[in-house]
Amino acid sequence: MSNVVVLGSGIVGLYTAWCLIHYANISPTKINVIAEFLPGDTSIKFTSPWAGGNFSCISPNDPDTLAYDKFTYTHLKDIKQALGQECGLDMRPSTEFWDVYPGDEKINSLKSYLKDFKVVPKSKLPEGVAYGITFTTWNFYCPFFISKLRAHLEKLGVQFKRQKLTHISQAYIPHTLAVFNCTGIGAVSLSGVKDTNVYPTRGQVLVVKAPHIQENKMRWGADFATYIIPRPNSGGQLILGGFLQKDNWTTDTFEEESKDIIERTTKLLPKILDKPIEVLGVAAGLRPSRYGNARIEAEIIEDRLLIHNYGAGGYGYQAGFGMSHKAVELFIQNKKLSSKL
Ligand SMILES: Cc1cc2nc3c(=O)[nH]c(=O)nc-3n(C[C@H](O)[C@H](O)[C@H](O)COP(=O)(O)OP(=O)(O)OC[C@H]3O[C@@H](n4cnc5c(N)ncnc54)[C@H](O)[C@@H]3O)c2cc1C
Ligand SMILES: *[C@@H]1O[C@H](CO)[C@@H](O)[C@H](O)[C@H]1NC(C)=O
Ligand SMILES: *[C@@H]1O[C@H](CO)[C@@H](O)[C@H](O)[C@H]1NC(C)=O
Ligand SMILES: CC(=O)N[C@H]1CO[C@H](CO)[C@@H](O)[C@@H]1O
Repeated sequence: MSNVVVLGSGIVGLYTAWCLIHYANISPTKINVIAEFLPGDTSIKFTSPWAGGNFSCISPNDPDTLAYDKFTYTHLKDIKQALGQECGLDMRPSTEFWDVYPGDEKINSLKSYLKDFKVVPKSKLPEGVAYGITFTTWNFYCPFFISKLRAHLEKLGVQFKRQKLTHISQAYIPHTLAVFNCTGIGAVSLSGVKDTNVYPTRGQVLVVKAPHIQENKMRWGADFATYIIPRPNSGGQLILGGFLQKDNWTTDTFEEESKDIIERTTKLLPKILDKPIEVLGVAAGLRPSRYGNARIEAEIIEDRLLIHNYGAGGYGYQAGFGMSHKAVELFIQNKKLSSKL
């Protein structure tokens, strides 16, 4: 009983493999990542390549998620150090505006750890905005970063295997100590136990070339989300978004949504227009949202240890490291039990 299986190779599965090595002392050669889609692939069933890639204030205000965010923000430097300077992860300035004050829990938590945290004076807020902050944030060039993280884990000895599972029981390869369920949105259709609390939140984004923009800016409205996110080490790519469309499985992209995105983002940050807009791509992605937020839980089913780590919604990059750390703590607590089975 020494293999550990991580089902899913999105950002959450990769963070989980990292945490198993660094916090549970599992030898990388005993870690098996099994996934239908791997870094480098693109599919609507694979959310991680589509993320904008900022650490922002969008995540919910419950104490668990606030702790996952904080863990991720304060520990990402370890991953950057292991992957090297040009890994698609870097720090950039950020401004966030809210039309409705996000609440003291959130602001007090952010204030306790965000670098260069400052409240924007009321006189400097755009019309309709109730509250704003500036800080230094983490930015990801998502598809590049997950490929780098995979390559690093592979070099250490982690095995990646492409396989689509139709039932979670197929994840239990011989001598398996535990399986981590990091299947994101994909597992809505995975039989075993179906979690009907999982639903997609669709988003459309534009990738444009704009090397002159090296800052983040976002505005959270009552019924819209507008954001501007530079991608580190990408040769000047900038993400413009976006949409948060609950329960919408549409994978097509729409011209009128792209127009709307350009209108809102250039209004929020007019200097985007200092150079003509060159659109490199338009994409739609499905955030793996979940009623009740992310599920980090250990379960013993038919004498087998299963640890859930999914439902990261719109914040898998920024909270996923903390989620995975918690999942690995549950593994450590339950492992003794499992090895006696
Ligand atoms: C437009 C958009 C913008 C976003 N912006 C940000 C952002 O700025 N910051 C941020 O933190 N987050 C952002 N997100 C959210 C982020 O992308 C997700 O939270 C994250 O990618 C979820 O990762 P995951 O590993 O849980 O799922 P996924 O990346 O979907 O990975 C799931 C994995 O499980 C595998 N899998 C599933 N089912 C099976 C099966 N049956 N058999 C085998 N393998 C299976 C898949 O193949 C895949 O490898 C954004 C999302 C979108 C759509
Ligand atoms: C694995 O995770 C998915 C959500 O991505 C969930 O729907 C499914 O029920 C989980 N599998 C099991 C066996 O619990
Ligand atoms: C999903 O989103 C698309 C694009 O915005 C829209 O055209 C479509 O009507 C939506 N579908 C549902 C079911 O809401
Ligand atoms: C580009 C983009 O999608 N913006 C994101 C900014 O950050 C939050 C979470 O960190 C995402 O959910 C937004 O979608």
